[in-house]
Amino acid sequence: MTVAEHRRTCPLCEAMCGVVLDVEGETVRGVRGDPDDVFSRGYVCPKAVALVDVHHDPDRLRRPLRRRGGDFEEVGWEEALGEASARLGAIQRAHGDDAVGLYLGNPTTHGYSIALASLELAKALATRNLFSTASVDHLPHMFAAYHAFGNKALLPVPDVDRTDFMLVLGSNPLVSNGSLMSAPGVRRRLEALRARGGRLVVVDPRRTRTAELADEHLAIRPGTDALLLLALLRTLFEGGLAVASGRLEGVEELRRAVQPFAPERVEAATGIAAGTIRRLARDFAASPSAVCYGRLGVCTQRFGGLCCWLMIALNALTGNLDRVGGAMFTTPAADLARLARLLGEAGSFGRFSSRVRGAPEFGGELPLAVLAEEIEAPGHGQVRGLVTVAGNPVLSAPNGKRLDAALGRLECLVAVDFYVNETTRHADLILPPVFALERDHYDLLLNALTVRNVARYCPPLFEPSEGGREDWRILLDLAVGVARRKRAPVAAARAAALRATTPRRVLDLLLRLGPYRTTVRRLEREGRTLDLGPLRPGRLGRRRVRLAPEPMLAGVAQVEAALEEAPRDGELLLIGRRQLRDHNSWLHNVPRLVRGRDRCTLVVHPADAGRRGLEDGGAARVRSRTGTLVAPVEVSDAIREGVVSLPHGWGHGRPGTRLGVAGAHAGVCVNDVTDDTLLDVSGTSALNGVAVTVEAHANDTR
Ligand SMILES: Nc1nc2c(c(=O)[nH]1)N[C@H]1C(S)=C(S)[C@@H](COP(=O)(O)OP(=O)(O)OC[C@H]3O[C@@H](n4cnc5c(=O)[nH]c(N)nc54)[C@H](O)[C@@H]3O)O[C@H]1N2
Ligand SMILES: Nc1nc2c(c(=O)[nH]1)N[C@H]1C(S)=C(S)[C@@H](COP(=O)(O)OP(=O)(O)OC[C@H]3O[C@@H](n4cnc5c(=O)[nH]c(N)nc54)[C@H](O)[C@@H]3O)O[C@H]1N2
Ligand code: SF4
Ligand SMILES: [Mo]
Repeated sequence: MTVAEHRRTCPLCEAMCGVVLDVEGETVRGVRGDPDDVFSRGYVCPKAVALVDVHHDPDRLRRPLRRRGGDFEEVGWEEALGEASARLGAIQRAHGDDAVGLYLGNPTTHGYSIALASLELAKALATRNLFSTASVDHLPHMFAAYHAFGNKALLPVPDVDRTDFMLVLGSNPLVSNGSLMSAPGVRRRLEALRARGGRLVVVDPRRTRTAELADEHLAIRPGTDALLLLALLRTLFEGGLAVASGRLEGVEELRRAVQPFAPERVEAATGIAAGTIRRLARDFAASPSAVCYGRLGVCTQRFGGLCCWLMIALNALTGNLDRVGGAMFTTPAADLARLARLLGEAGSFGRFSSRVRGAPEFGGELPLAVLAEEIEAPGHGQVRGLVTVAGNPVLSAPNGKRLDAALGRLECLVAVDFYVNETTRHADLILPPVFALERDHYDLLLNALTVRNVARYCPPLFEPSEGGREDWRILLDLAVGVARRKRAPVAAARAAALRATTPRRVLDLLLRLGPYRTTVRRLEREGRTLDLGPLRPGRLGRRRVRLAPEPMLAGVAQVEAALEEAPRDGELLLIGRRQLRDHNSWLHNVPRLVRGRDRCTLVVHPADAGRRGLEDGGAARVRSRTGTLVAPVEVSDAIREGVVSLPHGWGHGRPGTRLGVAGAHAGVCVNDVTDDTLLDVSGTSALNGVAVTVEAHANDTR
């Protein structure tokens, strides 16, 4: 049989690399980077093989499953959807809309049709118990954007290809391939920045690959970035380096707020010398262009929301917001931020609160950290039914063990996913969609976060295999079904109207309304990534930028209290790390991505290891307020003293899962020791900087 080449976008992470797949009949033989892709120029990471291997994975579900006693049985689609709708609809009718929760996992943002259909399902369920990965990920950025720009979807992107100075806080794009910054081939871009005389400074408790590439690495104490940023801002004001343009509101309030944070005062807490902080502020301000960018390490920590706001302030006050080489805004072909504003969905905060602990909503969703208690605590509004879509919260939510137990108590769990994993093993019904190659693709959300404006539509490589259904259809069938069963005719009619059309038609409409007035057909004819040019300055238009929003100013007092904290005797701070061949929890069933030595290790500084009698290759017991785990030790001076690191997404091999390969490379789950009570101002979990004690464990885990 002849081998045909098929070109498309890799949908796995935010980098959106162009790939070439070698296809022989129904079999995909291989995958490689597409050298002709104008955006990624041949770059791919090792995970691209998952496009082939997940497609052919025998453990990937092709038919719906229904719980039968301790096991599952295959059922037809009509039966599965009918039963799911009936059971969820009955719960909502008897106990109110809030009695059914919804959790949207990470892949719901990696395809346009699943994104649109998930939103519609959320509308049909009309529950306050709406959760997503946002509150363990990027929510602090949206929170800051909402307060500063009045629109949670207006997220600034670092203009990495043109900047003269990039200050990176808590992100390792050389390994993560960039986030809220789609920039395939980050290494090439950062090397180009340095080659043109620019500077790269990385602030991270660990000497990461990105830090190794940088001109300067500042090994900060976890959770103290807000202090560093406040001191940088104070230095700007003090030195007359702050540019107060007419669009900036609240400059005086901000000036007052940063007063207590002289570099000398934050030196001990942050572990960064006052002289270094002053020099960094001056260099940043003096650079022809500069941008401060931060991700997980700076947003999923106790002052995450504050950090995201302070980064906006730093960019704005040095004249680097919305201008070339600074923090810029995209002009996507389908402009959701604009649409959100027109539809009055630019954001909200604190309109309602969670039932048990009173945590405020943001943008209509509650912190994932409250889901377990909302299932456990009886009373009106208790979560009795749950739908999970493309997520594995047992491994990804803080105190995942607690959630694991809570899921077992639900009256009904419906999972839209194609693996029986640590979460879906609790399901009453699993509704498996087809995988990426059997559906079309457009990066509706990620195109708003690219370092250049690009657009690409990819038709499916294969027709859905027999009996296979797309997320779009499953989610909308569920939306219509539940709405009908709970007797909500308006919601049912809405979802049915959407179901009557195709995602492609909705996308076409969005593209026609967008700034380039294009169509799906035109993009399809193009057949490759369309370059729509560099990011344009002036996208904020006449919009005012609020530099001193109330919830942020209130938070500054809490940060000041952190100045006085001293680490308790023997306590270490636990942080996370991403690794090149993982993608959160779900690619560990790909043999090519898990072979080699165990990489779910606890990285410990030699001095901390010495004090505790820990040896490289030995085992350590990690204890926190919420739990205990035992992990293999990796002694390394790449990590700051007083800090330990463990990757997330591991902890497989639990009874009832059907992940043969992953089960043999189980690892431990870091979220067994993270804390569901630690939230920042936006309701996001502090997954980094968790206080733990670490001791040698007698039984070797090798
Ligand atoms: N290979 C791979 N790529 C991925 C993923 C994956 O699992 N694997 N996941 C994808 C997803 S969902 C996302 S959201 C992105 C995330 O993308 P990134 O944020 O770039 O990824 P991380 O490796 O988590 O980087 C966080 C960094 O913050 C540091 N850090 C921890 N605590 C602190 C702190 O208090 N202060 C500072 N300054 N730094 C701190 C950590 O040491 C780490 O290097 O990656 C995406 N890409
Ligand atoms: N301690 C700690 N915890 C973390 C993080 C951390 O850095 N440290 N990172 C957080 C971040 S940034 C994120 S994004 C979350 C991720 O949290 P989750 O989204 O809950 O977890 P994933 O492992 O990404 O699970 C994705 C699921 O979607 C399924 N899936 C894949 N593609 C599709 C599809 O097309 N359709 C459907 N229906 N299902 C699909 C997979 O089988 C898998 O079960 O984890 C968070 N948790
Ligand atoms: S970096 Fe890897 S996973 Fe991400 S889009 Fe590119 S090939 Fe896919
Ligand atoms: Mo994420």
